[in-house]
Amino acid sequence: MPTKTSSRSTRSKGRSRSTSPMVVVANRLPVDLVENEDGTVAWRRSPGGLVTALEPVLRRHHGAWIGWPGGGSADLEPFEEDGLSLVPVGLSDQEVEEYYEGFSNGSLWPLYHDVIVAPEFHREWWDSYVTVNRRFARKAAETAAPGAVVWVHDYQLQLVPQMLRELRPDLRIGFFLHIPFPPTELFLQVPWRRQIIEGLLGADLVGFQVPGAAANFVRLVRNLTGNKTHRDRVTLADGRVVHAKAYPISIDSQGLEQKARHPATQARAKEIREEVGNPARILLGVDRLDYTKGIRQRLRAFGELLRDGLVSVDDAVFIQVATPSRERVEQYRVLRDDIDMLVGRINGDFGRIGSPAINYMHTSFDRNEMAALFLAADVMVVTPLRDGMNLVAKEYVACRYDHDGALLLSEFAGAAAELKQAFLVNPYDINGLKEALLGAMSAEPRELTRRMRAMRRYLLEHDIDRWAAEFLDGLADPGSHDKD
Ligand code: GDG
Repeated sequence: MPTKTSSRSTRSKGRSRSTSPMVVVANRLPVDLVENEDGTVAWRRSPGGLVTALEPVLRRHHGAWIGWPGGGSADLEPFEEDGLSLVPVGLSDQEVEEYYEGFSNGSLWPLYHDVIVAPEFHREWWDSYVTVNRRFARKAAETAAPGAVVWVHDYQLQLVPQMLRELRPDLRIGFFLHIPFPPTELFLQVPWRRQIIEGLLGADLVGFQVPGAAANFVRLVRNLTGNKTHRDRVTLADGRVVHAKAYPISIDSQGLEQKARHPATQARAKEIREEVGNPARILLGVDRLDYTKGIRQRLRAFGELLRDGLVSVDDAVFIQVATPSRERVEQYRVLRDDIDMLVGRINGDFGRIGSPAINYMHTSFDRNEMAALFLAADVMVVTPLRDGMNLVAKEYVACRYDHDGALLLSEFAGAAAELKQAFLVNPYDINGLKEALLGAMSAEPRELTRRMRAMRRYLLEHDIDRWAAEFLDGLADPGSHDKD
């Protein structure tokens, strides 16, 4: 649902160049360029955790955000939008295909997620990745004030730190990877592996979701570049030190709790329960429709529980929201067909008139509806085969202010390292998944409260503000936490 739109004519021109003391560089801007029916263009704020986290930091520091606004390649001028300084980077249709859908989402994404599907490597995709990374680096070099802090995000822009350092050695450069970083054996498949590692080493601080990812990176640096490493430190030939550490990302825990406590959200949650026939248990999955999320595995396990007669459509209803994602990439089209077929088969076999076993929605909802869904669900089913963090798991916990509800969570999500009181599962083990689903559905209220209370305590303290503050503190003085 559109959050907020404003016509381009009402926005003001951006600050002049080289004046921002803090710059965020990410593949996407926090606004999307949308075309109205009358042909005029407008900006729509995209919600999302990263925007919520970085917006206040950027405002405080009078910072700028560099990113692709979506759509065509029009070269737009920097502009101010709602107090944020935004610097668009245009991409041609061919670059969207080769840099974004190709190398980012057809090579790196599957490779970094345990090769759940086979990554493809094409030289034209790589060339386009280099070209686009250089464009982002140049924009950052033009935008940053002398000595500024530049924070680069995610797998689409791994070459930017080094390219930027060559242009502007005066900057402090941080990089954060939102997705997993693979073990050496997998990473070595990349034909341009050395360039990527050297790209990242342009940063002063390289942040990861979990310590294991930082360790994978340091090991690769040692093997591929021969640079000296000690714990989380890499010393380069010229004496510069790069730190690699874990900074697990989080959410606006309090903000979400407030949303969940709102009477309108509670009323909507009650309505959702009624709409699905007031079953004893509602199970919920919310994901981008992505092959890393383990949607197939969880639906299969639920289908088998119905087949085995351990669950019936009168006791339990599964709601699965699958937000459309990367629909032009072949593997995502195949996944969509697979899930459509699986849902159809399970509903055909076990559903009754007015009572399907699975309520499947291939669409996206606004944040209020999401909070109501989290409140309505007795069991939140989060079963990725590999996930950097998984914010949905954290969002569910933040909404359960009554200390009830069960979180079923894959061991292979970064969040499992923090939400230890979840019902942890190996999503590859379908029998284990079935047992965990039954366990979560039938757990005693006291046990659920004990688990939820502990997870909430952790999450209220470790929220998104703390994440951003810790990363930026680390970037300002990376050695401050060194033990020796
Ligand atoms: C990457 C990494 C890492 C989903 N459907 C709707 C909707 N969402 C929101 C969720 C959540 C976000 O999108 C998804 O975040 P996840 O963390 O679950 O997954 P990825 O998109 O794969 O994110 C991941 C993350 O980056 C951050 O570092 O945790 O590991 O893969 O906030 O609530 N939001 C709305 N409507 C929807 O239909 N409004």
